[in-house]
Amino acid sequence: MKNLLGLITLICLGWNSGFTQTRYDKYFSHCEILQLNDSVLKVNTGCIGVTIRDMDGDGKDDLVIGEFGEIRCPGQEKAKKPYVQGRCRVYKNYGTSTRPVYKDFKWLEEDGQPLYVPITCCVPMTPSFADMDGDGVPELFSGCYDGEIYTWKQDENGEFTDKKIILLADGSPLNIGHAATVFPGDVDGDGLIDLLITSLYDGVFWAKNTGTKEVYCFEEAEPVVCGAEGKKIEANHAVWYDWDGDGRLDIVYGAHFGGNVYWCRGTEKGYTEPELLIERPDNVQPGVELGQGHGDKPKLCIYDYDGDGKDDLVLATEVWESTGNEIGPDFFEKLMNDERLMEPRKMEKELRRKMAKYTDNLPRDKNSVPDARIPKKLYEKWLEATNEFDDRLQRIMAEVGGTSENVGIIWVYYRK
Ligand SMILES: [Ca+2]
Ligand SMILES: [Ca+2]
Ligand SMILES: [Ca+2]
Ligand SMILES: [Ca+2]
Repeated sequence: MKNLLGLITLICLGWNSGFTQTRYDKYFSHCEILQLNDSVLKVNTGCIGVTIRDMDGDGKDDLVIGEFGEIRCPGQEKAKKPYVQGRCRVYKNYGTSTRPVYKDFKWLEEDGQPLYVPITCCVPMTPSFADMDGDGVPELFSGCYDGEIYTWKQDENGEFTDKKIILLADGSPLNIGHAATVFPGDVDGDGLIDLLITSLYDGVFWAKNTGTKEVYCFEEAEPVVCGAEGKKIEANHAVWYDWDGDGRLDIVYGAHFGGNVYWCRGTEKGYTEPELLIERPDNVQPGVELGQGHGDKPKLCIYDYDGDGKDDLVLATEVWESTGNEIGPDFFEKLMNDERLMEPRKMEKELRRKMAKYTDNLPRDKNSVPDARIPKKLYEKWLEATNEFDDRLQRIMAEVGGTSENVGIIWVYYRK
């Protein structure tokens, strides 16, 4: 597998090349990495989602991070591919509104236990808030791996309760595909909260709320496309935000793969072609310091972090951090023979053989544009198998070599 070779090359290079830099100067003046007690804030369970909001009512906004998680869900003790609890952390702001300081975190809880969404592979809990039932208190929203959209209400004591999966009018779950994130907002200006939903494999969709201010009712979700040809938007996470200030919501999103961030202008006729907001070229390796690139699986929230009146881009990413160089002589052998890789490797090969029935032009890796002759579902299955292989490989590498750790890190890009 080419991906494996790529990863081994990265390890041998020490994860750091640095011929070029991340480009962001069209819209942003500078960036920083969020800190915890004067060192980089790292969430040690991998990829993360982020939003910022006053959670304790002291008038200062706190940092809310959804994580991938490591504690298994109930009933998953013996599972081969277990679902883990994608929990939600609140880092209280001990500083000021314009210069936040974080020291520690608390889990968001439901009935005295950390609340969570079920996660496996590729997506963390990604929290967001909106008042969808008109009682003046915003609900918490998150997608999950299987694609359901979860909500919780917050009671007068600040506790989260009443966990629900959002259903359509016919009683079936609103679900557009695996590895889903959600962003609530009133995109059509009728006063009802609609949902922007992103699936890593299926693209971006929106579900219109046709209910009342008190009781939501969602139509079947429709794909959100862009440009004159109506192209699918391939994203890790998408939000509605009026980027150009023309009064109409646009879409800002973190790329499907890699670390780029784009926006599509909302117009009367739909969304325009994406424009790059932040470009992390392929040869810029993700790292944990300024001067390196930010990480992968970009999730974002837009928020005026320094209080200068201009909304900034808060980017939650995942980085495989090198934590040592003690690769033993049998490292590669151990890695290649690890039985946890056998199943996804077999699956990937089998799907590759199936794709070969349609064309000789097979995807080189998961970043290549697929040949149009390959059926969409088949290609997506292959993509999923490839992701699963990479995911396991990376975790096993960390175990076998003791050389890297998957951490969630947050960058703030300050708008000019
Ligand atoms: Ca607060
Ligand atoms: Ca609406
Ligand atoms: Ca706009
Ligand atoms: Ca700002």
